[in-house]
Amino acid sequence: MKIIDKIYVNGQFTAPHGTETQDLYNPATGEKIGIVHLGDQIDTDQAIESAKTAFLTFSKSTLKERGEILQRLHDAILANEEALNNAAVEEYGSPISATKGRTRYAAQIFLDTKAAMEGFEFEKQLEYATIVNEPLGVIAAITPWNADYTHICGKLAPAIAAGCTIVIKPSELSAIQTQILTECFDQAGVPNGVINIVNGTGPVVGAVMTAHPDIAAVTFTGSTQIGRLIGSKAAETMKRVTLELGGKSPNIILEDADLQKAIPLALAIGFSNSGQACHAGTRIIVPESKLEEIKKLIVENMKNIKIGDLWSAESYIGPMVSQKQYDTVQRYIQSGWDQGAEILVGGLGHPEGLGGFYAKPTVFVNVESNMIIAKEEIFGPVLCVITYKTEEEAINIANDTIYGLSAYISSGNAEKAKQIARQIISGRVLINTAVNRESKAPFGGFKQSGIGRTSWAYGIEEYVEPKVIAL
Ligand code: TXE
Repeated sequence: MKIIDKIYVNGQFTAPHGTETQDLYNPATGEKIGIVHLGDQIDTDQAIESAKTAFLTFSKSTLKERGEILQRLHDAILANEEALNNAAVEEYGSPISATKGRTRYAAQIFLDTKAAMEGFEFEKQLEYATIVNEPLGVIAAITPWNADYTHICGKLAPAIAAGCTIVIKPSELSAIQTQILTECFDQAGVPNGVINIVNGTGPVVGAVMTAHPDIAAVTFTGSTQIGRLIGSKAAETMKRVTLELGGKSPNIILEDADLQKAIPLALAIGFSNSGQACHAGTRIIVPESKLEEIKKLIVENMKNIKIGDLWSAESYIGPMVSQKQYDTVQRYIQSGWDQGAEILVGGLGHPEGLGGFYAKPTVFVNVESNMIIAKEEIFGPVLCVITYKTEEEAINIANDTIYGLSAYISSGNAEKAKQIARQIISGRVLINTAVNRESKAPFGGFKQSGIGRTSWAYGIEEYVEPKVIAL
């Protein structure tokens, strides 16, 4: 049983003032594996005060000093790689191969940000004035449970690069992973007060951070619903916000796509992170003329998507993070059925031989764009196949959503796919691939998928304020 009874304030692990606790579970079995002690308003205020004091000095640090810190943070994560991997498998239910990739990525964020910082224009000399990009102040970061430590690192690295200090409220469901990550930060020798971490609930710690006058910006990843709340609250004190919210990403399979490649790719994209990914391609938009062939290929290829043993390198899908998330997925599957969609694979309940919070990977066909399962972010392994007759219709279906985070296209003609990509309202469009290998690209959403961008120099820009000094 893991007891997480410390928060991290001003470079010290201290017992929180708050008296509430929350149980932690292993999603693969449903067993209780730990308890986290939650911080309260006093803890949050103290963390903000510590970050505010540290900002006075850290905002004047040199790029060389910040670069060294980013390097040490990278090194510390790699030094604790195994512990982080084990915790993510046990607490989050993420299969080991995905977990390993994510931990490496979390470490790499610091090196990428260091490189971006070294090329960043912190100062620009014009004819009559100097423009100085100054660090914004104390940043509040609020993160979700899905891949929590990559979200934390993605918010922390640009804050350090910009010369800001930070208070982080991780998800209540990721306390064990966050504890190890915090130890990494501590080992990296970051000046006291630059990084503060307060475990706690959204309505308590998150709400205090969002309203606090000493917070300059809130960077949040989570649901669109809470993003709206944070955005409106932050506006009261004119805080800047970066919101990375939900998605219902379309995946258009064009007539000329090689289906032998496009269908396994579509399943990999849709079931990425067990479906608990904001960028998962959950609406597969296919030519009506090829539906029967595509259905056959989906059924065949599902046999290669392994679910179960999280320690096996072959497993692709794990359980849902919590009983709540499992129940949500079940409700959506029921709703798809009730609204007349047809279950091609999967359905209600647990997969055979698996308990805990495992849900059946499910693919619906005969789906209409106005059905709930095609409109709302399910955040589980549930995919919808929607048919189109013309390319124009495919694009309209792809854009028929309140979201605009990610989109995918499979095609035999890259130029044509690029033209279609221009017409899709989305922060990114990936063609014939599940991953964007371009580390210098921004990440973020159009429409209700969010505000602002993370990654590379785009992330640093969110944390600086231009000042004009003119003669
Ligand atoms: O997210 P929440 P939950 C979506 C996904 C999922 C749904 C619910 O569809 O099913 O959201 O997940 C903190 N003030 N995504 O409940 O509630 C909270 O403590 C300040 C998409 O986990 O948005 C946690 O740290 N903070 C997604 C964080 O917000 C508050 C990732 C996210 O919680 C708060 C996760 C408040 N009033 C879920 N209330 C993505 N884009 O990847 C809660 N929080």
